[in-house]
Amino acid sequence: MSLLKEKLAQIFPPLRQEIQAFVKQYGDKVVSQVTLAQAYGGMRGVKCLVCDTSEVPPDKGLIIRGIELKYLFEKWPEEILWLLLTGELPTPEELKDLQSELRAHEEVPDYVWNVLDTMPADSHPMTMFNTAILVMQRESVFAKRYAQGMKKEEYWEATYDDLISIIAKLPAIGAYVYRKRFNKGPRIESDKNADWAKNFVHMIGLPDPNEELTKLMRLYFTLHCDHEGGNVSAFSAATINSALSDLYYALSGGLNGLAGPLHGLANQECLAWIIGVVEKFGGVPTHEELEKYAWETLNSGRVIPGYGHAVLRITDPRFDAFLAFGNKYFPEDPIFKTVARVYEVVPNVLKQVQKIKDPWPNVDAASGATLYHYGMTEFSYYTVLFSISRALGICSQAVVARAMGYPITRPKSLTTASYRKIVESD
Ligand code: HAX
Repeated sequence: MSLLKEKLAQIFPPLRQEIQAFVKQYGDKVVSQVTLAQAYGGMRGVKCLVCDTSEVPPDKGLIIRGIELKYLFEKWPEEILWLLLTGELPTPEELKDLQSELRAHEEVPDYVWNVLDTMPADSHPMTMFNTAILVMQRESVFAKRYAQGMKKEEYWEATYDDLISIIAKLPAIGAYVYRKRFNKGPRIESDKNADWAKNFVHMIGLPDPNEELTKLMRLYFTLHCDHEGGNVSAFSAATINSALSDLYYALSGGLNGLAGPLHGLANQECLAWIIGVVEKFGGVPTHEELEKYAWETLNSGRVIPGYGHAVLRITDPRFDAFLAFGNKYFPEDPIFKTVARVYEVVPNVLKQVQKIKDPWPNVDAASGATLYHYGMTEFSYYTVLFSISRALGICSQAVVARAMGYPITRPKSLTTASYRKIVESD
């Protein structure tokens, strides 16, 4: 058994008992109330979900297992996976063991390449990526063992096996989607000696002479890994998982939500907006030009992509991390300079629009500019990178949910007529 699985086998049973006792003792306590506006407003702010891998306080941003993201910028994605699952960072020996476990499962079945090869040439990269995950569902250990009558206490182990198998394969699948979709040449075989992110960079085949792109991808995969349980992709995946659908179903379903322009697709839209600005003004625009352009965007009824958030009320620490990376490695890049200048102008514009609750940049406002600098200029691919990373959190949440024995998700809906009766009878 791997060190990570061994550790989880020690952690989970007492934690499950602790949570059961907690709910038994305080089960009747009211933790949230729901207004009519919240029922019609995407359940914003309703506290009714549990996610122990991470949380997002509006004034701090992402905290993974009690550690603020700003203290994790230097960590590698494999370390973050360990942290998400166990609540601790791995020792060097534990990290090595997890990396070997992933390497042992990285071989992608041939039929996945065949399916990707037969998809229409203009398929969206997210459709290709999610199709590849879904088509591998026949590999699910959970589905097989469930059919054989596995005990409920073992559900998490089988889900863990699916997690390792999926996470191990995502860099190769993501890299092939890039090469196939954008005609970059044949598939590149994995580098057995590289870490998870470095291997991805190797397999996409972009030049990386100083390993800066590798550094960027380690950062990118760390920053996007998780964002508590209520965002569209995490919530959708958790709901699917709660039906005891296996992780292949749950992850691909959740990532279909990430493909929406108000969620993960915003990073493709954001860079398109920035490049539109640079093209329109023939270079890095002045503050005045940017302010005018921002108002034009708003007045034409469009959003300024990369700005605003459903939960955050500060500059997203993930944006800070990308800004720091760009300032360190390519401060003079015109696209990057424009991103930095937008940050100086747009919050003040958005603050003047009363309905906008968060005028600050989110993760998507800067990530695309960093990728673009290293030659990854195909915007529509960016959400695949987000997905490779977010799979770490979604899959970890699923394993924890199985280990805690959480039931099927089933909130209650009412018709407008029923809500009318409730509110008008008061
Ligand atoms: N530009 C223009 N209008 C904006 C805006 C922006 N950047 N941010 C919010 N608004 C508008 C909303 O569209 C909404 O308008 P309507 O009432 O007319 O529909 C109003 O302000 C109130 O919105 P809110 O309460 O402040 O924000 P929401 O929780 O409803 O939405 C969003 C949060 C992230 C979807 C929103 O800020 C947005 O559309 N931003 C631009 C797209 C974007 O960057 N998305 C990525 C978010 C991060 C993420 O999930 N990545 O995966």
